[in-house]
Amino acid sequence: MQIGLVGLQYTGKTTLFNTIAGKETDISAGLKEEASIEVVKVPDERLDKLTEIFNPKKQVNATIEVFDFPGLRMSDDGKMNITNAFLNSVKDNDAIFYVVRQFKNDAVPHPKNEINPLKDIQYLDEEFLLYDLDFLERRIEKLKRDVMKIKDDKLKKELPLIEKCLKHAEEEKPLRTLYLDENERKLLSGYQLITLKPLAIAINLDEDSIGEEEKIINEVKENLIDKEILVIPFFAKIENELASLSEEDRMTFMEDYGIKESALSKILRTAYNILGLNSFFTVGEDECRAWTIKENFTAQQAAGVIHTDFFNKFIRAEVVHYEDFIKHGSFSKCKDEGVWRLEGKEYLVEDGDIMNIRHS
Ligand SMILES: Nc1nc2c(ncn2[C@@H]2O[C@H](COP(=O)(O)OP(=O)(O)OP(=O)(O)O)[C@@H](O)[C@H]2O)c(=O)[nH]1
Ligand SMILES: [Mg+2]
Repeated sequence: MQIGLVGLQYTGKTTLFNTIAGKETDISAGLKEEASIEVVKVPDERLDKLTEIFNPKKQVNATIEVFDFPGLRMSDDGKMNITNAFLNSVKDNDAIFYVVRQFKNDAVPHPKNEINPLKDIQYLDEEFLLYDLDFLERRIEKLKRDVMKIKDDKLKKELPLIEKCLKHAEEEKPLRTLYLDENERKLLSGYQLITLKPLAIAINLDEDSIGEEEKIINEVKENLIDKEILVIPFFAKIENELASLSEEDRMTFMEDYGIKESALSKILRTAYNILGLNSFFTVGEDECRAWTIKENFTAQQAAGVIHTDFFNKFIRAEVVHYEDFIKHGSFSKCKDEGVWRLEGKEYLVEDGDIMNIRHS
């Protein structure tokens, strides 16, 4: 899974990215033309606890790829430099975070000379919508030509769907606000429409806004078309200054500041949420490991994430939920209590299940 941090210039994307990666920001890094990538370990207290209990040779956290995109800035001709190369690589992300700026810092000017998170969000939506519009228009032309030539049911179904999307986009509404059923989503999934991607908004706040996060977020949300959108506050500068400290010291400082949850935890928790992801665990002497799956995965599909052989030769899954395991302390106690189960391949895996796959 891959998430992208995008936004206008100087909103704190790289500071956030480095904080997530556990690095202090290298101010001298300068302007970049390409995105940086970091494979980030997904923190999970449940997995830490399982490692404490099983004492395995290693702990393997789930990982997620985070892309830090160069900010959109004004070119010499006074236009925003939004290139096709940029749009094409934004399109490759599974989910997008708009990083917008609420902090004031005269040393780093905003490209539009106005600190207004809402306007940043609207600007990004507009640009990405133009990209989608262009795609949809070209797609319709091609479909109309092809439908005449080729008798194909799929093409026939696609045309009204693309027309519906185009109509919505022409009303200047991002495609994520258009109702689409399961089948329609499937048909569109190959096209990587940017405004259809799962989206969250991260607002970079000044340290004197600590304690007012809720109010600021609500003000922004009130003015968005899409009320369901997740908006998360973070404090790039403070948190980055703490990045090189030990976990314990960092938590103490954050508590002193009144910051309840780290940016890393907020971003990844939100990513799992908007991408519809769950975790399940495998445990043992060799390793305790967290695996990432889609919310509606069956036991057999989950087994396939571990190994394709486990999918093909799946017999049953031994399942205990993490909470039950912690409550009772051992697998044998869980069996006595009736919370250890043998599940078939259609079983829908729950977030936090501990599983052992039986296969032939
Ligand atoms: N005061 C203040 N300054 C910040 C904050 N976040 C970032 N900055 C400063 O703003 C400048 C730009 O930060 P970056 O993290 O490089 O921003 P960016 O969004 O990656 O910038 P581009 O990649 O050029 O778009 C740096 O000098 C940061 O120190 C913040 O929360 N408060
Ligand atoms: Mg940057």
